[in-house]
Amino acid sequence: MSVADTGFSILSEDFGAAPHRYFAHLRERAPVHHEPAIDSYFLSRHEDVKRVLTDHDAFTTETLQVRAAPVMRGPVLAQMTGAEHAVKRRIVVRAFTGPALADQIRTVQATAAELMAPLLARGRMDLVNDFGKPFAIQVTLALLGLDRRDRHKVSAWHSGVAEFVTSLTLTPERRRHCMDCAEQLEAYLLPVIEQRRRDPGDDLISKLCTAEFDGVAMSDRDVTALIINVLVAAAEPADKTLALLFKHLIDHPEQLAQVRRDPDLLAAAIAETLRYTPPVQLIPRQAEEDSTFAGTTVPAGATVFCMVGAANRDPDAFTAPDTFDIHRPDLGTARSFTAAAQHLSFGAGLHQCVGTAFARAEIETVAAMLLPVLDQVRYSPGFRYQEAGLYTRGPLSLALDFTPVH
Ligand code: 2IO
Repeated sequence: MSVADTGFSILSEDFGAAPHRYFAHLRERAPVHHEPAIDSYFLSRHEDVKRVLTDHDAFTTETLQVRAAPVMRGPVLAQMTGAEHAVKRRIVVRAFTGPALADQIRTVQATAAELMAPLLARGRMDLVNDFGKPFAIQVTLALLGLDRRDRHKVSAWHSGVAEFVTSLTLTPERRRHCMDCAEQLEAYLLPVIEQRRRDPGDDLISKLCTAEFDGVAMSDRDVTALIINVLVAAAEPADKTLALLFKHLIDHPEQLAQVRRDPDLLAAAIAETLRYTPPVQLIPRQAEEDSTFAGTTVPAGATVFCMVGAANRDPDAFTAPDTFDIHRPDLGTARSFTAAAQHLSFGAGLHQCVGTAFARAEIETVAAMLLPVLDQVRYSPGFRYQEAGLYTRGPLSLALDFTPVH
């Protein structure tokens, strides 16, 4: 069914205000929704999204050539295929698991402690703007080995790059702004890369600089693109996931009380937050051949958007999908952070998120630090909850009151 038939558009204000209200309609009535203004197809059923993400011959990541490469200043991991992809993915995965992950958890703890300290005595904080955003950027800078004093400019450039990657429509003026941010970020990174090639440390940039692929080291362009790739992928969803976790727990006080009593339940609460409200709502692919879904054919060459949020609430995949329930038997907490996940918030297939274990550890660590100090946590008087974003989506702010800590 098209916009002409229903008047429905994913680009409308109504959809943007509360996408989940339209998920059932899309899955049942328009599982292959075409959006003429951007000539793209939107798939909302779990089965169809899973098929697109795992049939790598029929659906490729070629779309990233226009959607990501211009601001990444080169190819991102998700664009690569074959042996090159396998080798570079392994390099990045190794930097986010095992002993490297243990170091990163200490960085997460130190960053969270430093940012929390001045907020606790006030008994009030905006979990997105006072804490989550600076936290996400500072943790990412630390794991890349970038100077924390550069956080304000890197954060501004990151916003421009992320805007480019996650916009469905972009005016020429915004596009210019995003490209400016990307070019300045690249100019900032090049001397850092030169320095790490001469004098490597144990940060991710050094690892990328010294890694060899078939006996050949990566070029400055390759390293730059992977740094910007990690910057966006690590920073952009982190504050959103943290704020969504607290929102859902505050909205479900009995589940909040259970998590407080048993912090081992945090992993389930994070997994259910990711299922219920994925911070990355859309995953683009290019159809390489005509493909039929539920009787509708998507033509070869078309851009296809996988609607992760809608797929995660498909009743064919989860029972009572519109209920937030950290105890749901079909969640499979341990599986939720692996290739066997039933939710699709980390994608699926060859390009499934490389930061999955890091993401879990990061959010689990910071939430375990916040929960005990946010005693009597509640929304601040007059706070109005608002989310934004069609591609990445999260709360604009989360104003919280709690018992001041002295
Ligand atoms: C950065 C969109 C936040 C990725 C992207 C160009 C590639 C890829 C994703 C995620 C999350 C970001 N796509 N991470 O969806 O690396």
